[in-house]
Amino acid sequence: MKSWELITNIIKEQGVEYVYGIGDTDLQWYAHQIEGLQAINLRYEGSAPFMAMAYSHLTGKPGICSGSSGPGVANLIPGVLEAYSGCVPLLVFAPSVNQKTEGMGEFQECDQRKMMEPITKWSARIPSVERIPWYLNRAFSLAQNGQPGPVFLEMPLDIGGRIASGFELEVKPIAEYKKIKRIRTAGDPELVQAAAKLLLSASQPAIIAGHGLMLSQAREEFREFIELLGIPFLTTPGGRGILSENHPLALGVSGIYRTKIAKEYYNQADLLISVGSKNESFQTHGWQDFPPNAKFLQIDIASFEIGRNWFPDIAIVGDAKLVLEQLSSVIKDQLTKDLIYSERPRIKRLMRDKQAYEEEVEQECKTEKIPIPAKRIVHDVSKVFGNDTILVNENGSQDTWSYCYPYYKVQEESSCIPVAEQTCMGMGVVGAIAGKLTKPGNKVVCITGDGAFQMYMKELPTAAQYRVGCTWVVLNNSAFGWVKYSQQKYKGGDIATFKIQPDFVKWAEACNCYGQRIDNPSDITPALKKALQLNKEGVPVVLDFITGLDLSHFDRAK
Ligand SMILES: Cc1ncc(C[n+]2csc(CCOP(=O)(O)OP(=O)(O)O)c2C)c(N)n1
Ligand SMILES: [Mg+2]
Repeated sequence: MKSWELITNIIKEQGVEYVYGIGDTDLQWYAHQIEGLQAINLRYEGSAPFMAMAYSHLTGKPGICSGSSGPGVANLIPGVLEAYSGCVPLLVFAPSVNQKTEGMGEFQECDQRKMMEPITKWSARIPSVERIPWYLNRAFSLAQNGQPGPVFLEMPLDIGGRIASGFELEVKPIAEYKKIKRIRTAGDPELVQAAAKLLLSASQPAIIAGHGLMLSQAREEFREFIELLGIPFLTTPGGRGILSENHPLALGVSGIYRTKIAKEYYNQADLLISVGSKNESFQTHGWQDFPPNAKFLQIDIASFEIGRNWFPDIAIVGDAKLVLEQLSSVIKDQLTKDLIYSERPRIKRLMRDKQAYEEEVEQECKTEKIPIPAKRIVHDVSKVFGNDTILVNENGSQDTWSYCYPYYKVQEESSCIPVAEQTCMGMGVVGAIAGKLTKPGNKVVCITGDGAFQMYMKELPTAAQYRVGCTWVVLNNSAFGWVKYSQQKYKGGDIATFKIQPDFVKWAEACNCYGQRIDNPSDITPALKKALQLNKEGVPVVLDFITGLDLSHFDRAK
């Protein structure tokens, strides 16, 4: 058995199903040989970590990717940075130069570990073939335990062998390898008691559901907890999808994406609970969104996050699933009357307000304007795609209408593939491919700006090659719109409008995908329905919607 072959065997043993790269590493090569592990070979290794992130988000398992030495590793950086920012467990692999000639100007020699050091939890070199199982054990453990995140492992050529001609090993792979399980830590019982007291005395509690809830796979514990006391919830982009936004307590996304009812309720809160969120700038309007009269309860797996932004009255360090279970159990013991949450006057009022707001947005989105406003497109996507949909997020100004409830509603049996606070453009464009590969039974839609789409539309042939039936809704305003808006507002002109814009329909066709341009509101729904039909047949679809530039969602959220 070869060294890279051992690595792929261990990855398979860990239960991971896909590895992402461009087919130029032995990791991809040996994954391709093994049953139960599939190598997805892309056109650009920069897509690989984003796709590994999407896989990890949907499965709870670490994502795996690789790049070849030097520039291959450099191309992985934006995705690894995003994963580090979003606490996504990744194992990132690369070969490196022969140690015997290191420093002498080897082909593609560079300090890869140092490049990866500030954007990973651990950046290490496998120093000998015997140590491979140890390094893999450690990598899987570090990536998943505590606050999760990416790790980087390089394998020198004298350990891994030259591509497709590695060394023979005598070690039996599996016997040496212990499957790594996630370790969960509960909260300090005294602090749990104190937090329960705070919760029971609050008259208008609100909760921020962060990505940590997803990482902890705490859906049912979260539901029980919020329903027990009737705690309305906002999510960060990373926590979105923890429950359907049809849930009576759902208020949509926080910070720059929040909408009317969320804002009204949240500003009046007397207790704010943050679970598994870093409470970063976009999620909090640069930390200005703290409700003026609220106490603060913070729950996080990492003590590093406690008090980093807003300082908590009570903080509990622990795994979200366990801490919420603990809190629910203490609260259940202390609740004097058994009140169904939807019967509470405060929640009844909220449900009425939400319904009225949904109707208001419904009317607003009936606009027949041309170019079609992004909000109308997003609203129609939400209605046509409906349940069982994975919404894949991008980072422009118009696609972010899809972050705004109820313009887009994440509905039953649905999820999101979010970006983290780095908001790297293009992540969603390729994340959609990984999303559909991972969950073929779901509908998958990426709502993207034309700028982000152009950064990563080079993966359309990959989608066609693997018969990945996902849809890209391109909100085409022929510009890096967010930048254009700011330049026009503050400088009176812009350099962010595209003077040449490619024909996305032709590009889709050239890549064996289906493409269609939509200029009229009446064509939106038929186009979306056609896309869904083609997706079912394994055809990737690009819908090129001609739109404008409307940033009123950000003004309103303040
Ligand atoms: C890799 C990367 N580069 C730059 C940015 C900064 N940035 C944020 S939004 C944006 C423009 C987005 O343009 P587009 O995707 O067309 O969306 P629009 O704003 O036009 O709706 C830019 C350049 C970023 N987030 N990521
Ligand atoms: Mg644009």
